[in-house]
Amino acid sequence: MGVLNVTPDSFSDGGDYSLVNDAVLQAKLMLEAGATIIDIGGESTRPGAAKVTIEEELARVVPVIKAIRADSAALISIDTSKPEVMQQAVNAGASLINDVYALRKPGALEMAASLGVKVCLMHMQAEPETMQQQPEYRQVVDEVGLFFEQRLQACQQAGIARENILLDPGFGFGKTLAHNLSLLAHLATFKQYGCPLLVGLSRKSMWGELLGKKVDERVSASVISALLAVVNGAAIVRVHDVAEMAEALTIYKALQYAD
Ligand code: 7PJ
Repeated sequence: MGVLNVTPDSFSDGGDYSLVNDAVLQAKLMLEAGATIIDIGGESTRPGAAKVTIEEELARVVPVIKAIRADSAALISIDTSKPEVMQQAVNAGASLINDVYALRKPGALEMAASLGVKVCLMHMQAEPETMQQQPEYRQVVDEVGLFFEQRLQACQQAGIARENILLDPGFGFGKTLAHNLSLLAHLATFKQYGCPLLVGLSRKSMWGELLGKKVDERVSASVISALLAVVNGAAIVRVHDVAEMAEALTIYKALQYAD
């Protein structure tokens, strides 16, 4: 899964047209590099990021989804917590809802159920603005597992089929480095729920803390940790560096077919 952020950065002042065009080009490059899913997000969930309105988020993501849908068979994922964005993204061609709030925002559960597409339920402690202030768990692996059980039950009651659900422990979302490492080490325990596991470890600040690397120096850490996650049971890895990840996965697959 390649990450496609459709959010203006401080270096770009080209307006919405170039934002959308750049995103479509970036998606093409990721697909050529081996991605099979493109995860499109119009609102940053980083700590301290500015909130965007529904209208702004739709204006960013819908044209990108339509453009990718028009010239590829890629699976399109919409990274959002807003029911209205879920609906219009699916209408435009998305078939996976990637929600860092795990459908806990008002109306999200009902919307995902009525759309009938796949959903990724991610664990997060607290809210993006405050989550890294003082993450605290008695036992992080158990507590994330309990959260999955509660959300799976809520989904079942809302009529979301179990085969449409993916689970994600949410690396970096209300977790210290020690919490993140515990979750990665014990990732395989989450296979007990029978849902594919998705992980996002790409360029995250945990690698800055462990290795002292700046964000643009975290490619090796991202690829190595994602490969370890796959060995430990992850079905989908959410990455920025698609070509490098594809190489690692090609090696891993080749070993599985070796005599
Ligand atoms: C994740 C995500 C993740 C899922 C982000 C970043 C922060 N969605 N969206 N899992 N992370 N499912 O990429 O650093 O870990 S945004």
